[in-house]
Amino acid sequence: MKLRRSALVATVALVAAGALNAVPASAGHPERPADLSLRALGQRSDLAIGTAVDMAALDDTTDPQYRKLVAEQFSSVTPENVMKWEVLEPTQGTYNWAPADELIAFTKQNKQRVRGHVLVWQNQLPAWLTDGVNNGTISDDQLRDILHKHITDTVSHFKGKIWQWDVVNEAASDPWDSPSTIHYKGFWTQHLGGGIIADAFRWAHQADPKALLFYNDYNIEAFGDGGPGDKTQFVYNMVKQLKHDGVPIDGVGSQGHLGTQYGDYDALQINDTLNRFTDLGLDVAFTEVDVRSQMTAGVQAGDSNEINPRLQAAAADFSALMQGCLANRRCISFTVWGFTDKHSWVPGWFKDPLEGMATLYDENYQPKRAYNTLKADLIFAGRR
Ligand code: 9MR
Repeated sequence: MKLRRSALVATVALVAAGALNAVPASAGHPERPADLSLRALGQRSDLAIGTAVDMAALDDTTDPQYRKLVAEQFSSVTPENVMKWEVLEPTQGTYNWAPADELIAFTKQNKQRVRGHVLVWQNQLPAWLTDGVNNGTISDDQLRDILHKHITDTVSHFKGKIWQWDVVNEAASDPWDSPSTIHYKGFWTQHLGGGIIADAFRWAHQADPKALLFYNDYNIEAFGDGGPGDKTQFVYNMVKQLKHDGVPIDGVGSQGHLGTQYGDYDALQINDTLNRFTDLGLDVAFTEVDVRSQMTAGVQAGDSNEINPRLQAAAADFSALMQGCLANRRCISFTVWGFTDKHSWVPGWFKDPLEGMATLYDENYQPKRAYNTLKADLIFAGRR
């Protein structure tokens, strides 16, 4: 009796996974886990697997593979750029919701969740806003009202459609900044002070009380020495204080932009960091994972002696983040920042020396070792 019941449960689970992921059911053969998509495997552990989506690539009819893989492999998406302020409100008072709305419609069709990105960030702001502040036509009081309105309008427009919002992004400095003691950095806190962070969460919560509200940052995958130059400690102290003050913050997003040249972390360090955040009563998520490598002349010439160690090191880094996440029930999503080297921010950003190879699939949509390693991690974690 017991056996038959679990067989039924397994069949139902497979049918559901097959329906969502268009994996052909092979009659008479049990589906092999390795043939399932990332999203189907993540589902076994209640973990959403996400990707950032580049709208130009999604709309490119000459590149159907991009759209196909977004739908097939991922259960969550993050707009890479189209929910940023410069795109949403290029001229003051005139909103351009269309690209983001198009992505939301796509996710609805494909039964995916959405991470909203981003409400408060110092980059990709419209010129009318930064120019107005610089030339004194926008006062600090007006700036505060403008931010309040932006958050209210944006969160209200997408109300009910966003699972997690990145409310505040990258507000903490880095140890290489001056002064090296970690501090608030960037346009918003410079003009409006650190208190604007709590206000942003309150305003977002008012506009959509059901959305999960996140603080999101990079280089917070592991704690350092706990001293004044430890960025993870700074973010930890900040979110602890926000919780203590009753600010409606639900989670911390750890971006996870790693590089094979740094060595980086193991799964236990990663898990320990996540545990410390979740002990505060917060959820956690990896929000922008990629692992870049230096594109030496040898790599570019196709020398496998140089390429293979990079593919292996990248797989190990992806896996450390995934295993650390899987070992904490409150790690609710694992999002990669693009899934193919054909569309990745890395080579455009790191030019000297050139870096690349940062995603799960190569430029021809061939899955790399990192893709299989993530699947293996999910298979082991989801074993019943
Ligand atoms: O991937 C994004 C790229 O297309 C933009 O040009 C860039 C502008 O700053 O932002 C990139 O995304 C960033 C994200 O919004 C926040 N964390 C760092 C990401 C990579 O720079």
